[in-house]
Amino acid sequence: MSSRFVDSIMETVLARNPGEPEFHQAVKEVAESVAVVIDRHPELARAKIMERMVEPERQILFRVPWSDDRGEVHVHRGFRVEFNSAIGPYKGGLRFHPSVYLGIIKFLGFEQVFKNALTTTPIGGGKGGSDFDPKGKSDNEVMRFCQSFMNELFRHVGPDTDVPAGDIGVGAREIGYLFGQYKRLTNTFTGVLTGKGLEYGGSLVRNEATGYGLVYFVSRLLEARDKSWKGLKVVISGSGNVAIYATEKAQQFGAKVIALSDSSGYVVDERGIQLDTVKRIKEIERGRIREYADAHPSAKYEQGWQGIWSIPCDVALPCATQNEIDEPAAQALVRNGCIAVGEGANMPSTPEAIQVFLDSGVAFGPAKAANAGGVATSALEMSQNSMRLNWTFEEVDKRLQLIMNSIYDQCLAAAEAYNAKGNLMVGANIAGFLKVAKAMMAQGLV
Ligand code: NDP
Ligand code: 2IT
Repeated sequence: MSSRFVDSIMETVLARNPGEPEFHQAVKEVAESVAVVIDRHPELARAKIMERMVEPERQILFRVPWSDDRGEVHVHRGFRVEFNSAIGPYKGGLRFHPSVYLGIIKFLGFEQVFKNALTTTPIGGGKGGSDFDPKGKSDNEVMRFCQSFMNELFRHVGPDTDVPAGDIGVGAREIGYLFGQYKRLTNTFTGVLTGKGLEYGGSLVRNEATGYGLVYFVSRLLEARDKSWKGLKVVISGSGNVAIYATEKAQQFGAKVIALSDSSGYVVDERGIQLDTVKRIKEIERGRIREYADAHPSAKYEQGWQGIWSIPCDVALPCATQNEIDEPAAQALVRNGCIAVGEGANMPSTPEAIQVFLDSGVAFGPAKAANAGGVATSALEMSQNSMRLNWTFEEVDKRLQLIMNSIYDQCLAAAEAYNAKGNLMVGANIAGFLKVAKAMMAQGLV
């Protein structure tokens, strides 16, 4: 039954979504994990729950024209895939990156459904974005693009309908421009986006939340092996929002973060990364990680991002992008003594890489669970917006820690209940799936 279930799901998904390998990869992993649940619950099979889950409720594609500072016109494509609203309004980030096409947004939207279910907060799943590249653009160009993007998106989103946020290439600056345009078009001041500035409805800790949450989650992985962060050598890929705040929290816990990267290359600083320098280069100057080595003679820069996984470390936190750890990279990590991997990015390990980690007993924190702290804190931002109140940093951080602990416990329990003890990837998929499936069953055939 199990393999027939996976084959039948994949046959439909491949036929209906040709040329979208990332989406196929994301669906296959979940289908393989939940086949055992379907076996045990024939009512879910009869209701075609998984068949419904792999089909987004709504997909919006639109033209985004804008003109650059020289007056030249450019045309980009905008996406919003509203995947599943069984447990709350669609929720998920916007990605602005030249690699964005429908398959990327669908894989991210699909993963978001299960991740959001794990957070214990009432949010459905969606994702959006554009093939626009904010890199090298002026603030005015980014503003005009965001305004044009929102000129279409505003019809489809709303604080009780669909609440976007940031992802790759979308941070506080972009959220500000998008929010301003939404407010102007609708004449409403609502929590339609999260990751807002603190002056206009943002939540404390949201900026830090994905990276902090990742480190809280990995703390549990380490504790289960009688280890703590103290003195551990950590390699983190990326140098954006998630990577920076994972570095900050790991350092606060006594770890030594020795490497960071961007899509051009990586820096290694065996004395420990000086985070102030990274924040200046990345958050203020929007520069390249190579510049870190100019500021610190103790560091060396290597071209190309893949080599980062050949650096010996105790803990690896991939925080850049999908499929950044392949099988050889995973083997190198294991060979060099890595004991734990926590996925800050979405789907950063290929299926073959995950298998290497599971087979070799590396403690593995899967993305849907380990990076859920960002969207969970977005849900806390939505709560505060609804109440028109702001919690303190300590209050939000405490809630984030409780949520990450709960996610870990849910994954552990679900894995154990379905004969996959200790496999948190399977546990995350099953726990997320069951919550959404139960809500869908209760709501009838919709
Ligand atoms: P940012 O745009 O802030 O940073 C992305 C970082 O990853 C940059 O250093 C970027 O380098 C690097 N990167 C992007 N694409 C590639 C690539 N193809 N190869 C190598 N490096 C690359 O994004 P975030 O930090 O927000 O997002 C990072 C990851 O975390 C993504 O997978 C995202 O989906 C995931 N995530 C983000 C959350 C959030 O709250 N922001 C929540 C949960 C998950 P460069 O500057 O050269 O492009
Ligand atoms: O992948 C993710 O969870 C995010 N980019 C955050 C989404 C959100 O709505 O905060």
